[in-house]
Amino acid sequence: MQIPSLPVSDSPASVQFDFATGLFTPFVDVVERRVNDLQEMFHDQAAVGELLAGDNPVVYEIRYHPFLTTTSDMGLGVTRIYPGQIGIEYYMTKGHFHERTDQPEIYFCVRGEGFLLLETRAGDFEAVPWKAGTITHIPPLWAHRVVNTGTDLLVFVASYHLAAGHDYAPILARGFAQIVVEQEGVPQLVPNPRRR
Ligand code: PAN
Ligand code: ZN
Repeated sequence: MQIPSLPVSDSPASVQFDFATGLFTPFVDVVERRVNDLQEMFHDQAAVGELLAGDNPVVYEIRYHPFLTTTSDMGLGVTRIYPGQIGIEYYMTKGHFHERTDQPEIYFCVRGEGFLLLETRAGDFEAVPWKAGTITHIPPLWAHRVVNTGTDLLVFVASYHLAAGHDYAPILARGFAQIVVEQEGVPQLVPNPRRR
């Protein structure tokens, strides 16, 4: 998202969110992430190959609205993660650190169920069980990823400074300490095999 090209207004501004669909209007940008955008994140590469040979489904999509004033840069993002699995691993966001080390974020789960995974570069790890109504403050320095373990959409609202920046590389390289998989019909957190 190119901040300089977006409109700047010092007046209050609102969008309208629809709880039934997880959509809001107006939005300025939408980004879709399909299996081919996410393929190296998932543990079961044979299952990734099968999905890519098929219809390369959408895993999640994000709608953005930036609120830029002459002195501030607040971003609103609403992410809708579809229900699904690649092998036994549930659909999830890529996950990232913020580039700036002083930038937190608020995540508000408005629909669905799953986990918010959080990890620092020093290796502290937390998995927060998530359901509609859970609001989590993500402190600076904690990478964040959301996993949809339900049979319905998982929708969450994010609020952050656009200037925070996104650093995806460490997560793409190593993932989080644990992955979320279906075992005996229920979601389980297990150690990430890539960390062995
Ligand atoms: C969110 C995320 C969004 C998609 O707006 O960017 O949920 O997740 P990935 O960026 O990890 O693909 C946010 O955390 N912004 O900072
Ligand atoms: Zn973030």
